[in-house]
Amino acid sequence: MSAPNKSYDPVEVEALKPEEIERMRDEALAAFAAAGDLDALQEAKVAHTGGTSPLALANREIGALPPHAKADAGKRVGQARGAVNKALAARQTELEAERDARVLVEEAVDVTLPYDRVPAGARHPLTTMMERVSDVFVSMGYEIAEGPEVEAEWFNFDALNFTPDHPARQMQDTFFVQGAKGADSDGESGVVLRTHTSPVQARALLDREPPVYVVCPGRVYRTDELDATHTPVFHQIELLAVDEGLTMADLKGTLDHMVQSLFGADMKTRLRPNYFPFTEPSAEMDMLCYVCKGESVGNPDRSCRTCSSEGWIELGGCGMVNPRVLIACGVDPEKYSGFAFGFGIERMLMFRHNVEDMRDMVEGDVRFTRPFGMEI
Ligand code: FA5
Repeated sequence: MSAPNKSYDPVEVEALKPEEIERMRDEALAAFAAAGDLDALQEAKVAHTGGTSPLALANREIGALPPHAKADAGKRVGQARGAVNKALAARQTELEAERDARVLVEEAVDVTLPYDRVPAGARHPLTTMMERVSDVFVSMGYEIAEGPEVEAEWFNFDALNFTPDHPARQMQDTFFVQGAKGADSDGESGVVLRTHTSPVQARALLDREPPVYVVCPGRVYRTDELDATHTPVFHQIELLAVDEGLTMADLKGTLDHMVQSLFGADMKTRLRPNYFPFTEPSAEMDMLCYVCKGESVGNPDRSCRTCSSEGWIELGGCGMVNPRVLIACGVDPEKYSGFAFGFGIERMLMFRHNVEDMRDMVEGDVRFTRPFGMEI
């Protein structure tokens, strides 16, 4: 700081001379303009507006001036500092805008670029469909039962009342793994790839004491050609209930409950007479078309692709367990009766999700599976 100003003249103080103040201001403005980025501007700010900057030091000199000269010098320094602060703020705004624009370009993500992360898988819709159907029965107190896919011919056919000359036992219908009992056999049971989930009925009855309530999902095999509506390896789900006093009414009520749980409260089923060796009486079960609810029948203005305007969709087979099956599995048919039904999961997936070709389900292409989502 200068010595006391004996002459009382502000221009006598070197730092407060107008040309000095102007030089300090211009140097500050030039330094701000030259700062190429925010770091450089920060340095210039400290140098030209900080506590030891020339203008700050000049400001301190004002205190040494006589009262009448203070206002003049104060105004000069104040104006210079005002101009410096304004220029600093303007340059700050300018450099921040430049930085933001640069960051937007440098950190932009091209979402169209190929990515190398391992894509998350999706469960096959056949699996989720099978679990969804099983859950309907598990929530009613049924137990899940499983059996082997390589099955004794006895369980697959004999225990289920298939006669030795039943056509299903022919090589052209069934994959035989070992021997074929059939009509000409020497009495030994062969080994087959199970052709349906019904052998699990026999296994469940042999394993448990009645009452028996089981649901049996699983993979089955037939010598069918792979085409739009058939596959040699497919999935079925089977239901078996054996208890005292069960009737066809219980079967019908259970079927209705199943389709209502899966397709909506206004759904129902119908039964048409059919034949299966292991149920008597037997029926083919249809469910109301869940899309048109039967309104397409005889109504050309309201045709329905899902049911081909028939109003009903064929689901599978069912019936009252044949007493011969109960006897073969050690259950007293005088005391117990039962009902069973079974249907194909692929077929249900086809009409529920408008899948037109069953081959899409077996080819393992994730483009088919992915749209069904990540349902667990
Ligand atoms: C049976 O397999 C009986 N076990 C069902 C049953 C269980 C009846 C309990 C009575 C009591 P069926 O042969 O009709 O029935 O086959 C049942 C379903 O399997 C068919 O409705 C069809 O949806 C499905 N299915 C049959 N063959 C194929 C195939 N090659 N590919 C895909 N699905 C098939």
